[in-house]
Amino acid sequence: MKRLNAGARPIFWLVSMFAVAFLVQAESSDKRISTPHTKSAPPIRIFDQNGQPAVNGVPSPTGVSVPVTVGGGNGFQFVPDTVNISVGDTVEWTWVNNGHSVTSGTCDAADSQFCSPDDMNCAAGILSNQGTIYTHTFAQAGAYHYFCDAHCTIGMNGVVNVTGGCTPQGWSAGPDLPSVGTRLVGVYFPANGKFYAMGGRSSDAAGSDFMHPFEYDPATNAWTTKSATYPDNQVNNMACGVLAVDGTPFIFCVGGSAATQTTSTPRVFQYNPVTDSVGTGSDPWPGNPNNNILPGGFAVHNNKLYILGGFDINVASTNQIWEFDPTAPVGSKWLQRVNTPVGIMYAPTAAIGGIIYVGGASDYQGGLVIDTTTSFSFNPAANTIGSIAAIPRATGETRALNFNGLMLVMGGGRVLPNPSNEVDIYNPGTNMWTTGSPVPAFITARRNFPTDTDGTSRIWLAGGYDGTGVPVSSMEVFCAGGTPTPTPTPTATPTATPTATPTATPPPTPTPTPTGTPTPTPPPPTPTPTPSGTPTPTPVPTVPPRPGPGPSATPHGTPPRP
Ligand SMILES: [Cu+2]
Repeated sequence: MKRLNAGARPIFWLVSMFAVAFLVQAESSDKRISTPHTKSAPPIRIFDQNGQPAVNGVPSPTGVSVPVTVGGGNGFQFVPDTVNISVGDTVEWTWVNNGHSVTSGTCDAADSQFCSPDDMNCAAGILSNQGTIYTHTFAQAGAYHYFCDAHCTIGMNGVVNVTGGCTPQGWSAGPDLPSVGTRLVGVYFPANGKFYAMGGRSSDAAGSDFMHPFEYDPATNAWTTKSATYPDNQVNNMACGVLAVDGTPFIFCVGGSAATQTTSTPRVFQYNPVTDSVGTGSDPWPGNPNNNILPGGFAVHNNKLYILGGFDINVASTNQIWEFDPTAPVGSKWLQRVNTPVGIMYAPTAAIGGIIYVGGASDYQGGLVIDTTTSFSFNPAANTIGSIAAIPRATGETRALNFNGLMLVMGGGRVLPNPSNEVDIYNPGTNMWTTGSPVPAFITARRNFPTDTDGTSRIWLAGGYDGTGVPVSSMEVFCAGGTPTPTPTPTATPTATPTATPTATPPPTPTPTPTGTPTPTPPPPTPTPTPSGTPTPTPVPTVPPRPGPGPSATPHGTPPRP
């Protein structure tokens, strides 16, 4: 190879620089066609409507799949270029010739929401060839523009219009409950898409118990007081959930007490929202044989209602777990399971992936209802207790919700600084607690309020006691609208600490770790100040009043009113 002499070098560099300038010019006008670029882009994750990582080639189980050809028409078009679908539907793009991409965003401005072939490194504009199939399920309403990275300047663009879901994004005020109210149970009823507030009362005075269900319809954004009447007035602090019998879903409710009473019922009733009728069940809850115990935490899994712990009214928390199967023969609908590791009451509880999690719980100490950080898991199939990271904030007297596979612990608690509006988020896959995303704190701090979720995009809450201990009627609605929000990715294996239970304690079941997708580091848990163990200095009753013969000691002050 002949070396350039000294005099030729300046000319070489001049030509070289001109050539580079020309190539850059060519690149920006003709588009890159051959190799994928490696522009850095933030890693993205695409989640389907169930909060699971979207898997290419697997259409949504509930939504429709709409086909689009890539390179159809004149060879440089998406056909059709406009698709109108609903939340949960899937678009399936099929390449009919070579050298195209599906890249979300507007021409040459990838927004990295989705892209062929695998939702990774969208800004690179990776081109695929004939026979390629790429699918994406749209979990949120919106207009999603996309383009072919090689041919958008000659009109190879498309849009997917997704309707449904909800607006506005985040927390917003809903219409007030028909009454101020507290100690109701919130139940989302999937069969009609409505939210029910079951039982409860309008004040702490005798006779204030609600006798009819309240129904909230997201479509009309309005509450209705239903006609059906509860079988009795012991409807505060019930355990409720949706269970099906012979294919018909009902809202089953167990237990409860009446305002001012220190007794409780073990009865079971079921409410049919479609026919607006109440029926009484056969098998009373064996966890309350003496009419003195209220249900603790509760959750539904596999068409069974689980009640964890309870409140022996003004005596102590309890630790039994009971399983209710509405389809079992009369006389055998209840099955007692392993005990909870400690007594829990009014405990935020949620079923996720076959495991029931408890994050926080009330306890009864020194004659007072207090908040704790008690946290653990229960495996209904194995009938075992597991350890999980403790919630970083003591709370109780509230609910936990399964929202896209995350447990949300919704405010609650009564010991200062509670009640709270904080939403503590537990990821079973990482065994970590966070706050903020995907569901930030709601607006008005409260406890003992009805709340539930559709599981994927909406959360409803209403009523409860506010920070001054007064029942309120305000409602708040959360909507996961707008663009898909990546949630923390399950990566770490849950660290399970053996408990003192003599039987072997299995670790929490890890959620499946998806492969083939980029893995952002989950945000670190946000520790929040934990209230000191000192309850608020309210009057302490001495001997708890119990039903029975004989004079009872006169309590000093007011005992908790369950
Ligand atoms: Cu193209």
